[in-house]
Amino acid sequence: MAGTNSEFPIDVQGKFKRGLKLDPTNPKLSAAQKSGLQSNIELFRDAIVLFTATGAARGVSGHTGGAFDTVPEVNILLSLFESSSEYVPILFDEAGHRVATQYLVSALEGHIPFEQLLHYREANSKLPGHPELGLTPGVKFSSGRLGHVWPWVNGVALANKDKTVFLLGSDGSQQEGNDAEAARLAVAQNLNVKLIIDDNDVTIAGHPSEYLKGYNIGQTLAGHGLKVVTVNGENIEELWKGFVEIIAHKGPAAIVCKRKMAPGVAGIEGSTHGHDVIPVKNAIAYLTSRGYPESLSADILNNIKPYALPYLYIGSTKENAATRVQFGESVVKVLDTLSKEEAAKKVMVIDSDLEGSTGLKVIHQKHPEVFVPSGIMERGNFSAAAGFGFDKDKYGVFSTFGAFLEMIISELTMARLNFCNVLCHFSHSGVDEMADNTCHFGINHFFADNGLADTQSFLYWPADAAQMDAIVKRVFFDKGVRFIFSTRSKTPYILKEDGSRFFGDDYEFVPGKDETIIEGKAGYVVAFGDMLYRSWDAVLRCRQEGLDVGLINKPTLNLVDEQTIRKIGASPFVLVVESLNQKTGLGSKFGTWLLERQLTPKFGYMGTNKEGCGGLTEQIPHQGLDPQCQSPLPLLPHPQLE
Ligand SMILES: Cc1ncc(C[n+]2csc(CCOP(=O)(O)OP(=O)(O)O)c2C)c(N)n1
Repeated sequence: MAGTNSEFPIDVQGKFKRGLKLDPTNPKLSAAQKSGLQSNIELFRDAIVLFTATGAARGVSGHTGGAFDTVPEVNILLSLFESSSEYVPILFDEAGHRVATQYLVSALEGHIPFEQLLHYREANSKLPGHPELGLTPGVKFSSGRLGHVWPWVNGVALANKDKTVFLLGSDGSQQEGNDAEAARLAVAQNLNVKLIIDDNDVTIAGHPSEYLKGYNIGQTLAGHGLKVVTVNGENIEELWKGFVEIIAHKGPAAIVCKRKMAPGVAGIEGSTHGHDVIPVKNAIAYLTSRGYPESLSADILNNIKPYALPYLYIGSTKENAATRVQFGESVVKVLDTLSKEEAAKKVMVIDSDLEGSTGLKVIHQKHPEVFVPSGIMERGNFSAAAGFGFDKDKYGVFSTFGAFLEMIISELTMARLNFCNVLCHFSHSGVDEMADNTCHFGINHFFADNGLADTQSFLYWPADAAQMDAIVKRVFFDKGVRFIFSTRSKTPYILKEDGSRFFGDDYEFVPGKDETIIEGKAGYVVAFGDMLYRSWDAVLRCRQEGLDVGLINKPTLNLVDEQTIRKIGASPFVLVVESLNQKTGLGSKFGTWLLERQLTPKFGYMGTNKEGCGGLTEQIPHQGLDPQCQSPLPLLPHPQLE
């Protein structure tokens, strides 16, 4: 059998050595304990390489290196949990992307079959990119936003004062300000929280020792008052001694495990490539070097094909482009109009370890004079951008994933009260192609419109890369805080009825102005961003069926265009279609806007309404937001319109 119908070809269940009792008062491992642990470590690592590589093969990526790294401490913890009831027996992990560990342990504990692991990150496999409590049998907590777990684990320790709570940490997660607060509380309350931190000097965009000079986990935690032991994480005897020390210490303590990212894995060792998923060829080479026949992994991995939803949308081009990448290109164009000295004086672009994902990389390459590479510290980085833009002639640029907009809401209020100029780019907005799943959904963007009625905020979401270019060009040097959203997925270019580009060379973006893609007498669909081309397809199909539906693009999400709302409000129906949270998005406002103007068309709205299904192209249909989900008149039979 080949591909994912195979049996799991490594006998983890059979070979895993149970009953390796560890005595935390004895710093010396017996020969049997040492060899047992070593054998379990190798087994875990082989399994992780194999099944995470299925994510690479099916094109949904995944994270191999982090989970691979922490295997020694995970195995020590599993043995400790087996040895005594003094511990909360959960492998809490503040770096949720290392979810492969949780899934492997779930299989080992018999909650899911091992074969399921070969469907890692596949849509509807219940094995999404981060652990989600309640979704995957055997998964015991949710994690995925860095910096969010340690403070919460402090609470677990407060609720379990008679036990010790362990937390797997990472040099990425420890950069978050939340962890500093958590350290202070843990020390002040003398909590029995023990961290085992994988200090591999790799995150997504680079090496902390290079982009975050002065960052030292051991010194930081010791400074807060934790007991800190630093060990070579690849030396099992040293690591165990570290455990003995931190367990003996009454109160919060940490082991800082120094190791290379993905030690011993040719092709990804020590590199940022190890953060993401191991390429198939490296996985096959690794497993072959470990003594397995090449066919064991090759038969599976070479027979998995990426899945794409085949659908040809009408009203847009076959060609796709990433609006998130375009953001960076467009900023470069603006900066190109300034001298380097002028640019450096006027503009500061700060990254949060995601420059390759949010489109900032090209700014780093072409305009290093404005660029500040920074750590996984969204709140601090946003505020630094705001502080730079405190001078009325200076402009900060900040960017991260849309999900983390929720993190900077308070900082945003203070930036607004200080009249700061900040351009915020939140990529990976909405849910499209979000294999990282629910914790990475960027769906609460209206939270950014949190000023009072006497202040203006600007939330922009371009429908294609050409509109992104026009928006950046128009608003870059506007005053105040401005938000531009983009998706992880690529989007096609919107076409006019005559087949030319809607956002062509003669297009000029006007903030606050809605754009009529097509007039209609039967009613109007209002959409924006990645939902515009989908809605345009649905509207055109309705029109083919003889229903004269119109379509409005609303690139400025939060401002009412009086002319347009009066036009569409006087039509028989208005349907808002978006990939933002149905509870907090445009649809949740639009009904009020209509009623305030005594406009009472039939009104409906549809947006993201449930937790994700994993996978890539499956996320939008899963939310019922793709035109092909509905038939024969895709959008109209929505219950709220009846
Ligand atoms: C709050 C937050 N910001 C950003 C991210 C995106 N992100 C996921 S993993 C990662 C880097 C993590 O580095 P580390 O935790 O050291 O993991 P390793 O590279 O060792 O696997 C980043 C920036 C996130 N998940 N959460």
